[in-house]
Amino acid sequence: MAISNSYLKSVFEQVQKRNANEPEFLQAVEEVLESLEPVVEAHPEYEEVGLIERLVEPERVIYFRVPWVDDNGKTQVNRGFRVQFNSAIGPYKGGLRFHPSVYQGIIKFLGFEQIFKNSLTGLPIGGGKGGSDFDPKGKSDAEVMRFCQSFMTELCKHIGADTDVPAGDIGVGGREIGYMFGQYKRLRNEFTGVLTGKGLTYGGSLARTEATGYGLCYYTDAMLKANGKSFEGKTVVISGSGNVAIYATEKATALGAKVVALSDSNGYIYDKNGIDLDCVKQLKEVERKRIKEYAATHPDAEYHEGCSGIWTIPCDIALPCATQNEINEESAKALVKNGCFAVGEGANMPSTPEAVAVFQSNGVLFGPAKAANAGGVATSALEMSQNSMRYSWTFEEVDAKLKDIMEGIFEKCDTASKKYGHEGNYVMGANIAGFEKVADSMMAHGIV
Ligand code: NDP
Ligand code: 2IT
Repeated sequence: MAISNSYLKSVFEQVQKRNANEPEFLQAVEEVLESLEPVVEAHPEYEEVGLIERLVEPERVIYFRVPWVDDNGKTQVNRGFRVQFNSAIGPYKGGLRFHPSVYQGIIKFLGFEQIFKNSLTGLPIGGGKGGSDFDPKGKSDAEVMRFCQSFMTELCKHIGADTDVPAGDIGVGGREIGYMFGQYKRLRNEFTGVLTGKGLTYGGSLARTEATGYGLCYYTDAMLKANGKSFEGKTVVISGSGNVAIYATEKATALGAKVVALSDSNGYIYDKNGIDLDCVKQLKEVERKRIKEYAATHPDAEYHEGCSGIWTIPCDIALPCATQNEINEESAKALVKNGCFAVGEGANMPSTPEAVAVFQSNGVLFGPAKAANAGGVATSALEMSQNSMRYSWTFEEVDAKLKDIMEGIFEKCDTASKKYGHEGNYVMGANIAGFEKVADSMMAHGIV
């Protein structure tokens, strides 16, 4: 699919010119603009006020130096970013990613996606994202703490409970959020809900840890059920072995599926008996070891080097939960050939545009990231509500709200896909449904 509407085409050409060195950002923008053609054609007033030109330009990009001292006394310098993309429907909200591949283009693609994802949750949160090229792997707790303190020393000037509320993403979990919260509180002398994904003893929400993975399965389950299918008795392949992958495995298993594979950036494990999740949690959440170690204690499990081979394992349902562009055209074809009939994206933009085309042209049910993985940020917004109320809901209360939100998101995607004549195209459905609320708000605010 290519953009054919002349207004959208001219906006995208300008985006390409201005952001030529940010391929991931261009990929994310192109997919959304393609989907918006029927909406923009129905609303000529958007062009009159330059709405799409404004939508693709971040409200603010903050780029800063993060100096810190390692355990050998050597000074290290990383780059810090926060992209405050769109605040039309609420304070900026979105995670922080610490990974060596982070640069402005990655944070902008994630921040742009976050606008529509956050809108789909139905909660009052705008779109933002941040991070650093810092690599937490192999660092001591003390080094991670010093890095987080330095990062927050600058970031604290730009965020706040009613301004911008960061959370976790790749490389940022409970440990990092704790260090950043401690430093924010110390610098600002404020105990507020300025970060989400906090520990349960200092304002965190029950079920936030589980939320993205559980939410992915609630969304996928709703998509399966609407098409006369379910998780029961199905074989599932999940990539990654971090926060999202672990809790997707837990929920898919609870819904009656057998998860047979997980991975990390070095390789993947295949356990035909079904993944022993207690072992994975111990290895990944407690010991911070590689997924390879799983095979040492599970003689029936195979370990293979490399990431993409995981998509050659025969499965009914695939849930990519590692990183962007991890499923290319070839991997998508292998999945289809082996009988995979549904894909739910836990990671952000894990399928390349060519892979998405393969799924859609072969009738694979396809749940796009900004809808399917919205459970994490939705539960972050529930954490913000609880912080404002100075109150905590039970695990069951939060989980029930999460399930409701995810089923509601599937409904919105389904309805929007039908309204614009593309029934079953949940990519278009998610982009359009997410866009509508943001566009209405931007229209109401005037040219800002
Ligand atoms: P974690 O850091 O907990 O885990 C990331 C997992 O993905 C690890 O197994 C990691 O392997 C693997 N991975 C990361 N980068 C690569 C890479 N370049 N190639 C291959 N594997 C890689 O992060 P999360 O589980 O939180 O995030 C996973 C995905 O889900 C990301 O796309 C994130 O944006 C998305 N997401 C996360 C949400 C959340 O609430 N945490 C919410 C919505 C989406 P290794 O350890 O070897 O690096
Ligand atoms: O991509 C995402 O939605 C996240 N990393 C979660 C963001 C959040 O604010 O909880």
